[in-house]
Amino acid sequence: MARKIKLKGNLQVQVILTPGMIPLYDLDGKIAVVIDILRATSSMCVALENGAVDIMPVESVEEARSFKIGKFVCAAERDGKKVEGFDLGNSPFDYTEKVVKGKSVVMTTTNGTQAINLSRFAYRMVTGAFLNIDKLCEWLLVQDRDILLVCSGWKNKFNLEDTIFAGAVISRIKHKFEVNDDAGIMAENLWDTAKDNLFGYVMKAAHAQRFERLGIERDVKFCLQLGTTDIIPEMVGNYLVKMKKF
Ligand code: 3SL
Repeated sequence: MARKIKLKGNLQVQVILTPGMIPLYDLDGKIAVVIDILRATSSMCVALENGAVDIMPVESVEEARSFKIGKFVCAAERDGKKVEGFDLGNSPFDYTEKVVKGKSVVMTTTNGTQAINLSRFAYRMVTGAFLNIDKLCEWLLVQDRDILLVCSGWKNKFNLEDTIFAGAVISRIKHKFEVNDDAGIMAENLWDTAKDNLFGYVMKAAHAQRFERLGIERDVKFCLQLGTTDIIPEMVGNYLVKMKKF
């Protein structure tokens, strides 16, 4: 199929396959959607849904540790595991109402919080997950800015699950936003291949297999549910907060 040529003034959606590629893109004036399906951006939706006031994503375990004295709930994950001494890891099941309601959460994860910190200078930065895909796409469709879908990947390498999600978003917004990069085309093709058996397909992913080894396959199932929440986490200053109604 022939590709559409970009016409002056058309809005675009592009996919950044790994955080290491963010410097290749101009974030200025664009909307960045940071994606870490397994599991950071899924858990963020759950935390805000269950009443967390806000989430401060930080890069290092040391920085997260420095918030431990005070009123924060502190979460740290490295290599899929909760870091010793922290209140929470990165499982969506950790962020129960009992634990997070009315609290500020400080969070550091292997990839997701790094991608967020690298994307925060976009015009607006939100996070995306299958859990909030319906509301996220509804919101994207009323925006008049170019969109960057930023995959968190794994340690700066490509991953399947974030790219599949980027493709799912593209399939829903491409009637308004032009796709003219190969990463976007590939992402949509991946989504088309995976969508009828999302769990089966994502279980091929290296990270899902890591979870299988850690015995936390139920997290994968949970994170692959579509449209279970209307929450769109948005970066405001140093915090991710629930986006107000739009
Ligand atoms: O890297 C991340 O941000 C995490 O989501 C990885 S994990 O799902 O906690 O293993």
